Amino acid sequence: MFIPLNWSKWLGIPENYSEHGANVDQLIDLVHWFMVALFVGWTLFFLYCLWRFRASKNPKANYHGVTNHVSSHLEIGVVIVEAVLLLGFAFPLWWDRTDRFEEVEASDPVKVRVIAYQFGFAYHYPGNDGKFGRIDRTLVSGPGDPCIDPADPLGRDDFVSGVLRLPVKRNAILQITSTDVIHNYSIVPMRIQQDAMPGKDIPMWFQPTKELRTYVICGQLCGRNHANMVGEMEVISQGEYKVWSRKESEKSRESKEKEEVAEGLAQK
Ligand SMILES: [Cu+2]
Repeated sequence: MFIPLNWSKWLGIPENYSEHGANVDQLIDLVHWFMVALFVGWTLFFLYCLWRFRASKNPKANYHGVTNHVSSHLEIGVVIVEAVLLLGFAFPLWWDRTDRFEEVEASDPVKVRVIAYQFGFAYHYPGNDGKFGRIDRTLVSGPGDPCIDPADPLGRDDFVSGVLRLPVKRNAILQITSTDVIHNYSIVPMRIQQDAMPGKDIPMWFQPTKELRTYVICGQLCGRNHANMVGEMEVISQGEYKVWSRKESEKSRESKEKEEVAEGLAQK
């Protein structure tokens, strides 16, 4: 077989690692089959026209053109196939992503805030209490600052990581934001992306199905270093994740306490 059945496997798209990704790949496959049909069909039509209206048999130009409705019928056929793709595949996939959000929120998901900046990503984890500290964007001190209000006790065990670590086979809700311009947080192996808008936390969710180490990239032209805006991501076992996040959370709380003691001493 010379024509690949699964285009998505032949287009250089990395292997899928998310629960919903197979549906995205199916849509990519269908669209490519449709494009193949259009390409072959219109090419044959074009060749037919070259032959049918060749100069040797048609020395005089015909100013009336085609009088039957074959091409209109073909166009209607194309519209019908496109409507089926949109209504039968694309919309249901989108509804599944949006309608299940409440269910996903109730499934004990991992929550992480993603702060995009020129030119990188920072990750804000809620820590051991599972709750993010209050966010006050007026406190922003530099690119990628999660803007956690130090006065909020819920933020004391929050921690910030330079790498996105997620446990395997558990839903993840990422809240995407930016501290400067509009970026786009894009994880190709998870078949998902979301624009990062300054001033907003926009959720996106997925479930990694296998452990992996990969890259995340910025999918929105955002400045002169956009092409180098790459981050690291690791999907690890649930046990490893628990140990890592607990340790990071404790470390963060201890360092905040130490800072406060030092500040207190300095004031005296
Ligand atoms: Cu960017």
